[in-house]
Amino acid sequence: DTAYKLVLLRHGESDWNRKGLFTGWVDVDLTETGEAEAARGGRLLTDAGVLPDVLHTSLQRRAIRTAQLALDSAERHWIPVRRSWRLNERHYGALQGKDKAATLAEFGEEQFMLWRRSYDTPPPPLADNDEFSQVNDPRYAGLPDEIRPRTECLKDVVERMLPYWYDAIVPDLEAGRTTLVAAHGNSLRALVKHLDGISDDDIAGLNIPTGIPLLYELDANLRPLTPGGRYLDPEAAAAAIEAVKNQGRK
Ligand code: DG2
Repeated sequence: DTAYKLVLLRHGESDWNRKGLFTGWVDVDLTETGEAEAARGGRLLTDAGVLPDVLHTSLQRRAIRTAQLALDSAERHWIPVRRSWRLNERHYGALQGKDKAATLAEFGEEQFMLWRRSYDTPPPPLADNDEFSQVNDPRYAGLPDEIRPRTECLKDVVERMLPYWYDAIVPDLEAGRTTLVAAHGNSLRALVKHLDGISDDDIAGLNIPTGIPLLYELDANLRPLTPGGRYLDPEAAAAAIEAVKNQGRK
């Protein structure tokens, strides 16, 4: 019974994670802390003997650079890579560029958590002329306008992510390749929801820490051998998950 090996990696701390701003599709870079987290993620892969054969990333710099730094430190910088907008972070709509703490103070706990963690309530759409809009970004020029998001809830992310999962990632797993997916807090929540069959309500309580590889071993039906997978540094993951949960609340 050979198990497929899938590694999920949220990017290291970004500039806007540090500043406490909603990011979504805005293409911010890593902080120095984020770079160090990424390199450490690669060392955790080496120590666990989990060496990726292929990489899938979003089209966003923080995930692309995290993967490169992690793979560099694991001596796997040379593996093939595919990238897709379908692994991008959830588009945060009109919240993109807004301060999380200020949004919580202005709209209150219930609305704040509805926007951050409800399965099917998207924030208001982002106007095309907003400074944080991506409508004119050349990397999305090939996307038909009607599927280019102006806001997304997690349900929207599940729906646009799953075709890439089945068409691009699953074939790599079925070919026996250890597969690294470098993406984002909410695009990885969407994938974990699918893998573990988490309900629409329960997914609200799941948070993904930055920079710590999460290993899933999957059976032939792509079901996790261990529900929830296994963080390669479980103690650091537990602390970092609390920090994500409490964002905007310092
Ligand atoms: C964060 C997630 O995305 O924020 O868009 O602000 O993973 O790309 O840093 P990431 C953002 P929360 O949904 O956890 O507030």
